[in-house]
Amino acid sequence: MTMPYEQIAVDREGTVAWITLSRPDRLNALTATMSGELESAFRDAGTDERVRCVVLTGAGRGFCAGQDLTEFEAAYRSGKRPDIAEHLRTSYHRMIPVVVQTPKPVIAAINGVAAGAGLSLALACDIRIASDEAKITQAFVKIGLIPDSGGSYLLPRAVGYSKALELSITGDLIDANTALEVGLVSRVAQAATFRDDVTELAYRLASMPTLAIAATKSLLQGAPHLTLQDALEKEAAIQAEMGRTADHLEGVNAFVEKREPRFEGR
Ligand code: LHQ
Repeated sequence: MTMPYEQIAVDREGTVAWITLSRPDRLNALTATMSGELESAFRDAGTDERVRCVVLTGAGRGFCAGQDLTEFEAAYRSGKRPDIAEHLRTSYHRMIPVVVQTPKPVIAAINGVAAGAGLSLALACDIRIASDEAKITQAFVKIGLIPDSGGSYLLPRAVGYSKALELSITGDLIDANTALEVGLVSRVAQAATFRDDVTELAYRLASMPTLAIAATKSLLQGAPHLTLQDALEKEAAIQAEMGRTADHLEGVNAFVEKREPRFEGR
């Protein structure tokens, strides 16, 4: 099933929703329209009970080249400056948290270059798998800017402060294997089998206990702000909820009966 959008495509294939950035001639650079569409598509995927895994990828040879710099061309040419803070608040600040908080596993399938806010978008996803043809850059510094769209927050959490700072202040364009070495992506797949490899991972995650995955995301995201005692209490409260799910019962029964579990996300 395909949902109608202007700058992204959303296709649900069984339990997996594919969200594809669709401005290939601009390497899927982000516009205000695209940001709004992403926010809406991720909200829908989050609430659609049929969807148990979301894949974000790019059409053509790029994943996402970050902010479409031509969107502000008129303002720059006229000697004025765009209101960047206002732009950030009305687009990325709405969209990025929705991606992070999606109550389903979200895979960034980095098929090609990811730059600037395009990298932030990939970092907002749970698992990053890169094609061996992908390249990644914190492009912001090359145009005199700082990492925005969550980049200052998400990148150090993925790779640690020192590497995050290095990537951010050099703007170096790194290849997929370097991204794997520094922990920016968790897997690299050959371009020829990339789609198949991503599909396999997506269906595997979609067949897991979806409620436990949602709760695990929420716990891990919240844990750094808690004391150990509060984290333990939160685990106990949420584990009690998980203990009441059908998937918990199925998991235990399958173990005892020595068979594969059939989780339904309930
Ligand atoms: C593009 C873009 C692009 C438009 C390639 N925009 N057309 C927030 C708020 C406010 C202001 C600013 O920013 C932000 C957040 C940010 O994201 S800042 C960072 C913005 N992104 C960049 O600075 C990256 C700019 N792009 C590049 O450095 C290169 O294009 C990369 C390294 C991504 C890819 O290089 P190549 O593979 O050599 O491709 P290319 O440069 O030839 O690009 C292909 C086409 O895509 C080209 O158009 P053309 O008409 O010549 O074929 C580019 O102009 C266009 N394009 N990025 N961000």
